[in-house]
Amino acid sequence: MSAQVAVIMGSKSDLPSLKGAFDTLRSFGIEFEARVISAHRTPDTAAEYAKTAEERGIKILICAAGMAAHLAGVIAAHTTLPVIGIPMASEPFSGFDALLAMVQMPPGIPVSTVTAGPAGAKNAALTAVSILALSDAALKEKLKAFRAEQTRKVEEADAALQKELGLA
Ligand code: RP5
Repeated sequence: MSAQVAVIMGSKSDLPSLKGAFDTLRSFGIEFEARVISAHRTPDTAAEYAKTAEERGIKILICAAGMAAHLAGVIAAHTTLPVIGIPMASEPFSGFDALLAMVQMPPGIPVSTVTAGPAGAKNAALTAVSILALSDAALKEKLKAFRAEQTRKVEEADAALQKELGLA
């Protein structure tokens, strides 16, 4: 099967923050493309990539960028596919700059923005999985199993806490 998800990062320096996204996509068996494309440093490639994504079979684009993070917005401007943005944390504003750049899209061109850092990367991938699961019953079952396992782990931690504190 060809890639259904595209993960684009504004710089190779963003890669370490995206580990959770790749791990999550792989754990659900989702094929993905991954590219370094910059809205500012390679603007023509960014536009071309977004314009041709759908014809290659891509269904969702995940865009990670830091600082004046225009990548997700520029990609969204050139496609009607869903775009999920992950703000990258960098100095001196720790990702708040990128968060505002991504989340403050003008009405008409949305970027669904998750939080910065590992939680954001993981949730971007899980959002992509849940969108794909709308038309994939087997994937939906995997997603439900993931949630059930997550619930089980929290319940297990709670039981351990009760024991540790002598409350059970
Ligand atoms: C953004 O600028 C990138 O997404 C990265 O987070 C930030 C810094 O890029 P480098 O200078 O490390 O290439 O476009």
